[in-house]
Amino acid sequence: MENYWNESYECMPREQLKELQKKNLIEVVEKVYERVPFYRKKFQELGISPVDIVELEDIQKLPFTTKDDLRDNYPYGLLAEPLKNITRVHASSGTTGKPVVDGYTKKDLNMWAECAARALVCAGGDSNSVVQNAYGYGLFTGGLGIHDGAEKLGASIIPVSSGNTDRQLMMMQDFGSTHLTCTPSYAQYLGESLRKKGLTPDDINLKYGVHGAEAWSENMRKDIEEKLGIECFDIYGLSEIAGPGVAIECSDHSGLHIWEDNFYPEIINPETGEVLPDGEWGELVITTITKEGMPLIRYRTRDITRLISEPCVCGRTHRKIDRLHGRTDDMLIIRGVNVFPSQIEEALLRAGEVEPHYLIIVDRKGALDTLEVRVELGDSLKLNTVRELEEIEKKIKHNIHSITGLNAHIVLVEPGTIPRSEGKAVRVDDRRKI
Ligand code: DLL
Repeated sequence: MENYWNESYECMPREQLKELQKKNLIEVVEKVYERVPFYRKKFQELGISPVDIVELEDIQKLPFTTKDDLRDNYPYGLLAEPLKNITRVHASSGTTGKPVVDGYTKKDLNMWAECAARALVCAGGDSNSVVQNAYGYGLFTGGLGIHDGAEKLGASIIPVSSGNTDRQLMMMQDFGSTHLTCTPSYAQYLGESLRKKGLTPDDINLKYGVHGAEAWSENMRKDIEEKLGIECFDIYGLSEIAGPGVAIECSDHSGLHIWEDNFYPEIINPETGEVLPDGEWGELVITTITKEGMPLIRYRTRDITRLISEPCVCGRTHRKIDRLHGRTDDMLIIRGVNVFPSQIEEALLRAGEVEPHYLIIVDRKGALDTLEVRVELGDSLKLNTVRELEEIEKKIKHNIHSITGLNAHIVLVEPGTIPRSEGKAVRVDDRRKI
């Protein structure tokens, strides 16, 4: 028997859901046209105004919003409410330049907490849950996003934030945490550290993990589930739209339900901007149809996924996005070949004998790109001969070649030598000065 947080919304018949989306879309378009000069100008350039938006499909007439638009309007240029109505500001650091800023009204925070509460219930949560929240608190949306959701749910929340691994493990043992919420790479590290302390999953009370904020593979899921003795759920969100809880897996683990009453998803061809039918892979575009503080129209997330519209066994009617394949901007172009870190990870894990801890180093010698992959050997592996090591290297090289078509230099390193992260893992070191 499936549990819901808000059954009438989560299981709303699709026709009714579409009517609600239409009403919300029309309202938000009117609002940004009235209040945000950036959008008014963009609409005018396209020769459209709110009267052109009558049906849901009319969304395709609207302009896209990009991360650069957010940076150009830093920090408050896209707010649709005066600052006095903004209750909280979040920001993501990004790798270059100024951060991307988002402002939430009280109602926005409530909507986001509702989405996060729905998400936690999808992940086995209820008022008896003890949520050890090891996402970072602060400008990053992970900590406070899960926190508000757990509070709304009525769970007991441990706001431990990220880091201090020994303390995390102690709390897990002493506080009876049922849920661990953190990035998948940190969950993996916690699992490893638990083992190193000579403890097993039987020494803790954890049952569920809620992991997101970075791409992770099925192999990583299996690894975390085994090391911590839990069932893991993939959770998605992004600072520009709302933090964790925009989408989440249900117990069927067949994609992440995106809460369509608040976030209207589309998939586009990232090159042409053309909208693709459900089921096709492309870039996820989201329109926030209920946000007040900083509503975004057709925001290009750069995340690559597809929409799954087949009915889900859990009874929720909101479509699912598939597990994220990576980002259009994580994509490395090595010797003209498009490569995602997730493909390298798959090649490594398929080879066995190695741990999912790796670093991809891309460099350029003369005019030629070089690809080196450093990967840790499995802890349990006792290798005696150079020959055995060479065999593993060969296997990995072969897998990378068959998945990407590239020749890589493989460097096997001792267990535990690739730096661990308490937040998002760093998988790529691109040293090319292009
Ligand atoms: O990472 C929000 C979040 C916090 C999500 C905690 C889930 C859990 P940003 O720092 O703005 O926000 O990064 C957003 O992270 O566009 C994706 O590329 C990536 N990402 C987020 N969740 C997933 C996921 C938070 N489940 C960016 N799988 C997004 C893969 C993810 N990538």
